[in-house]
Amino acid sequence: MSDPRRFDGTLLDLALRRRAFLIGAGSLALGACSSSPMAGLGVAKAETGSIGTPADEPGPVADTGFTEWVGRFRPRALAKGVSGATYDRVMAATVPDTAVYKFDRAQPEVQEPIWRYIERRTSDYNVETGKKRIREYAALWDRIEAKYGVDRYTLCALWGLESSFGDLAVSAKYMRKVIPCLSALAWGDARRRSYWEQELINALIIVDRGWAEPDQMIGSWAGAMGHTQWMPEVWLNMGVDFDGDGRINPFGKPDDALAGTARYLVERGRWRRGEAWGHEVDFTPKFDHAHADGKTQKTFAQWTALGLRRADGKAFSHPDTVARIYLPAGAKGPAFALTRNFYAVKSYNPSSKYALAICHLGDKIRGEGKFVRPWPVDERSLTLSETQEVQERLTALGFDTGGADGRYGDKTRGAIQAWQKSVGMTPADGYPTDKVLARLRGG
Ligand SMILES: [Ca+2]
Repeated sequence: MSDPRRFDGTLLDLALRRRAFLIGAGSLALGACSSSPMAGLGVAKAETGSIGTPADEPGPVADTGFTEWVGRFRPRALAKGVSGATYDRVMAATVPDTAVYKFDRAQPEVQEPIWRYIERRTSDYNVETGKKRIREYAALWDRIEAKYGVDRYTLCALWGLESSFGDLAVSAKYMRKVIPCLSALAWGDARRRSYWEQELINALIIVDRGWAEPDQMIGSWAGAMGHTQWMPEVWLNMGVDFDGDGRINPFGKPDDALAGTARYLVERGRWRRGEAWGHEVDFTPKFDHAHADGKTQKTFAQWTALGLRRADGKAFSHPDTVARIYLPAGAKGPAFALTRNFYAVKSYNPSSKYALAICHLGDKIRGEGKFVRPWPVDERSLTLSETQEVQERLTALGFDTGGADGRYGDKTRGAIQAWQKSVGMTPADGYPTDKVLARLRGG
C-alpha cells in the first residue's frame, strides 16, 4: 500500500492520490499546488512507440495511436471482467485526457514547514465545519461507529481533508472525467502502465455494474472520486451500499463514501475499535532521541521507563499498548507516541504528516485543543534546494532518502536519523537543520 516516494504535497495530492501506491495528503481546500506526485513518471515512450512524447513537450493528443491501443487493450480488459458491450460503448466515446501528462512535470517550488501543513489542515474553518457535520449526520455516524468501530471524529476529519467535507464548490475546479484521464495514463504512461490499466478496468467494471455512467465519474486527474477520494479499485472493493439504494456511490449522500472508508480503515488499516490513535508526548532529559525513529516499538510502560511521558501530564491509560515515536519537527517540536489507529489512517494515504493532520483535526472536532509543545517556528527551515542537497549528500553516503525531491518526508527523516546515529550527532532526531547541512558539507 505505499509508494516508495514520499509525496506529501498539497493539491496535487488530490490528483495522484492512490490508495495503493500514490501518496499525498489531500486537501481540496488548500489551494497551492505544490508538487507533482508523478515527478519522473513522464509520458515516456509507449510500448508501441506511437506516442514517444519527450518529457518537456505536451502530451499526445487523440490520434490513431489511441484508437489502436483501445483495440489492443480490449481482450485484456475483457479477460479481467469487463463486458464487451461496456468496453466498446465507453471506449469508443472516450477521448484521452492528455492534459494529465502535464501534472507529471509539475515540481514543488517551496518546502512547506510541517507546522504550516498541519495548521492549515486543522484550521478553525475545518474544525467548525467538522463540528457541524458531526451534528448534521449524527445518525449516520452512529450507524458507522456501530458497524465498523471507526471513531466518527477521525473519519469526519478524513472527509474534511479529502474533499473539504464533500464541498463540490471547492472541488469542482479540480474535477475531470476519470475514464478519459485513466485512458490517457494507461495508454501513455509507460512507467506505471499496469497500475493505470488496472484502474481503467476497475472503472469500466463500475460502469458494467450500473453504479455510474462514465460522465458521472468525475474526480482528480489520477482518478480519485467523491467525498473520500476513492480510486476505482477502492470503490469496487471497499465500497458499501450504506444507504441501501442498490448501488455504491461515492458521490451525493455521504453514506456510502463514509461507510466504505470506515470499512477500508478496518480491513486494510486494521483499525481497532475504541482505541486512541496515540498521544502527544514529552521527554525527560535522559531520553535518547535515537529511539524516536518511527519504527521502534515498545509498550507505553517501556517508553515511560526510557523517559517518555504524556505531554498533558496524565498517565497512559493502557500501559501495555505498543507505540512508536514520531518527531515531525525534530527534538524541539511536538512529539507523538503512535498506536495502531494512526497507522490505520496512514494506510489511506501513506504520509505520516497526512495522518497526523487527520488525527489532530479529528481531536479538535471532538473538542480537544492544540498540541502542548510549540512548533520550532523560530528555527530556520531548510529551503527546498537545501533539503535536496541534504538528500543528495546522504544518498552519496549510502543513506536511502528515496530520491532527492527536496521534500522532508518519512524516508528522508529516517535517512537523516540513521546518518546522525552513525556520526554520533545528537539529538539524533532526523530533522534537517542548518547544523545537519553544515556537518554534511564538512564531511
Ligand atoms: Ca448506495
